[in-house]
Amino acid sequence: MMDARAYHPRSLEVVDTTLREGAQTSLLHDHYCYYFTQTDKVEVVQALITYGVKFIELFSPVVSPQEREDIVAIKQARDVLVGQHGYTHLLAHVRCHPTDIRAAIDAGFDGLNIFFGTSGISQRSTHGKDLDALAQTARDLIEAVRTDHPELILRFSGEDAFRTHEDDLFRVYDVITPFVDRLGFPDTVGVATPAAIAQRLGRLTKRYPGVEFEGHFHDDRGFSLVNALAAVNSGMRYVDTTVLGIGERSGITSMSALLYNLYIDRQFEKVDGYRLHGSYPINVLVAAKLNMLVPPKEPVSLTNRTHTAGVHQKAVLNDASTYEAHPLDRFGVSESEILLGPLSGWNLISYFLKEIKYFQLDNEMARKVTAVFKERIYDANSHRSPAELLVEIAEQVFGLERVETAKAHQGEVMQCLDPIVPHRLREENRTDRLSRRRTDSDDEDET
Ligand code: HCA
Ligand code: CU
Repeated sequence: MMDARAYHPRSLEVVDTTLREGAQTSLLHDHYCYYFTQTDKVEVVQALITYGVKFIELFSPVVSPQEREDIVAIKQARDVLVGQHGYTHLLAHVRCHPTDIRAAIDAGFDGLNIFFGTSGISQRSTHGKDLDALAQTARDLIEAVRTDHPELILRFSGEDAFRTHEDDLFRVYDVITPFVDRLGFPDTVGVATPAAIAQRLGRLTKRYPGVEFEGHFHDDRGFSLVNALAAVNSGMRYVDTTVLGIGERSGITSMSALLYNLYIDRQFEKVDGYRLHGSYPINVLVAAKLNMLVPPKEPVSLTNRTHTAGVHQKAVLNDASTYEAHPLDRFGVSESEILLGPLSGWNLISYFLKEIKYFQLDNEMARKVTAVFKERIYDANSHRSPAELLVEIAEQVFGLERVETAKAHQGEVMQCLDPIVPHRLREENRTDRLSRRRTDSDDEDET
């Protein structure tokens, strides 16, 4: 049996919970997927391990027979990658309950992420038990696991820690801390602020020196990222994240968003050991499994390298850094996109017709075509894209001719390379979406 506790943690350890917290996202239902298949799970785990994640949280095997089978497949996939990428620990998310704990140990997990509700609301509505009695039962159970399985990583979380009075949290943690490796204090309903996190972490660190802390921040107020950053900046080593931040309700901290921001803030030791170039591909992988594009609010997204306003497009064609301030390249978003549409100016239209569609035209003609395009663009719809409309105008209104190209290359947008992971949905629109390439268009103003 691997001694999971012998691992020397890095400055920041993300605890990925895409297949536990993430599997609770309503997006699976919105897009008619309902659950991650075993293949989905294995591929996500392989991608996370390759990315450099050392802790992956899964459901407890008691959740369903399918879950139990999936854990076996995931474990096999993990074992295959140990030689190449080192050891990644699989942690079971378990209620503080003997059956859950027994099943997780029998399934061969490296550690247990144990939790129970500590807030007044939890006590009243979920378990209805007195906190001291509950703490004592949990203590006995966890102490027995510690004695019988000294090699297991044990973490205990007081669920809804930010709506739990600090004295109550201390009452529970005081009796449990001697038997665990780390303490979680989840913001289960997304009420915490960066200041509250720094304050609470400070008090907990003082009371329990030598114990590691694990954060888990829900996004109900849109604070899951800033809260995680505040926690890391206040010395928290373990942070729960999911790919794209998916999770119950509006989810938790997005893994790539956290690492991206730490990198931007030049906290390089924190991102050490993570293959940052894989950030966008892993986002695309999980988005594809949810039947969607990488969400527009995800910082590591193609959206953040996509330009629609004419002025922006012209500038970006010359120098992308005019409207791209962050190192998205380093995080695997290796291309910019420029969308042809009602806001495009003649520079882009000239670029598209010449460079992508091989029409012969000069700047004066490009301006004329643009004038007609701007009149007719409002006819574009799901059946006729702006690109199709523009080609129609070039051919039918102006009789423009194309430069001869080899048959094999006709109709291809050569420079629009998809990311490593194929993206089903984006494929459909690829001729509308132009990758950036330097243009020889002059410096005249955009209209
Ligand atoms: C939930 C539980 C949890 C647990 C976090 C933890 C939360 O789904 O309700 O174990 O630290 O947000 O409290 O995800
Ligand atoms: Cu949660």
